[in-house]
Amino acid sequence: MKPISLIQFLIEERRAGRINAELSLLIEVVARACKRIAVAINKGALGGVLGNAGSDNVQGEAQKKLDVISNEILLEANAWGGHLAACASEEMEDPQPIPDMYPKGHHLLLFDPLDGSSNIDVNISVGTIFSVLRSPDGVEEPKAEHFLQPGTTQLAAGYVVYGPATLLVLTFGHGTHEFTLDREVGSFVLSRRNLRIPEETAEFAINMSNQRHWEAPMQRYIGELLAGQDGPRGKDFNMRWVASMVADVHRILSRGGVFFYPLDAKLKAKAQTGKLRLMYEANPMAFIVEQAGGSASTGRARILDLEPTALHQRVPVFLGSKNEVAMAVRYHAEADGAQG
Ligand code: P6P
Repeated sequence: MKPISLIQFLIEERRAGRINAELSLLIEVVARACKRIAVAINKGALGGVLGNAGSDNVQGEAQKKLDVISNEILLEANAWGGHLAACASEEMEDPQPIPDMYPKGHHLLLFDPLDGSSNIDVNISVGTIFSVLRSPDGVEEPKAEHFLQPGTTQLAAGYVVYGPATLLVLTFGHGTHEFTLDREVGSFVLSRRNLRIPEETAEFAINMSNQRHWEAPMQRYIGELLAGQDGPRGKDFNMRWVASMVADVHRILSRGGVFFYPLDAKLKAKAQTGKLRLMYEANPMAFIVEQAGGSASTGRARILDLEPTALHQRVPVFLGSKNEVAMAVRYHAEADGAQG
C-alpha cells in the first residue's frame, strides 16, 4: 500500500472534521522545526553543538547548547504562520507572544524543546515534547494564566524522538499514531496507526538510585516487582531506565511497560512537588498514552484532570500499561487510607 505522508494524514483528519486548517498548519510547522532540530543533533561534535551553553534555564538547570538551539528553532518556526497566539517552553520563564508584525492564531503551543538533553553528550536518544491548547477568545496577548488549562482540554499532543530513526508520535484525541522520518525525501511517513499499550507488562522504568527516598507504597510496589517469581507477583520483571522520558515512553508505546517518576523525600526537601513538568511533559505524554489504551496518574490523581496552578509546575508521573498503573495507584490509596 502507498505510504501516507504526514501532510496526507493531516488532510484526512481535516476532511473527517477532526482538526481545522490552523491546527493542521501548526503540526506541519512543528514537524518541520523538529526536522531542523534532528539535523542539528545529528551533526554531533562536528556541528560544534555539544556541551553546555554556559547559562541556566528557568528550572535552574545548566542549559546544553542544543537546548537553546532547539528552543530557538521552535520559536522562529512558529512566529510567522498565523496559527499561534503564544508559545511556552521549559527553557523560558514566561510565555513568548507572537511578534506584532505577524498575525495571531487561536492556539497556544507548549514544549520541552529537548527533553533528556543530559544524554546528548553521550549520544543517547533525546526528544521534543509538545502540547497544543486553545487560546482563550478575546485574549490579545496570552499570559501564563491563560496556559493553565487541564490536560483534558489539549487539542493535540506529540513528541519527536531523535533515535536510530527520527519518529513523530501524535494524537488529536482519535488514537495515537507514529510517523517515521524518510531522510531521503525529508518527510514524515505514517509507520504505525493506532498504537496500543498492552494492559499487562513485565517491564518497568524507574530511577532505582532514588529508592531509599521513595514513599512507602512506592517501596512496596517496586519491591514486589524486584521479588519476581519468588514474590507476591509470581513472575520476573525486567527494568529499563534511559533517563530520557521520550525514549522510555516510546518503548512503552511500542511494547508495553510502566514508567514512574514518583515524589520522594529528596524532592520534598527541595519543596518540589515532583521532577517532571505538568504542562509540557506529563500532560502531553498522558494524552498520548491514554489514547493508546494506557493510563497516566500522579499516583493519587489522573494527570489529565489536574487543574494547573503554575506554568512550570512539577508532578509525579506513573504511566503505561493500565493494570500496573492501577496497582501502584491502589497501593498509594491503601497507604493514604491507613494514614487516615
Ligand atoms: P533522572 C530528563 O532530564 C527528564 O526530565 C526526563 O526526560 C527523564 O525521564 C528524567 O528527567 C530523568 O531524571 O533523575 O533519572 O536524571
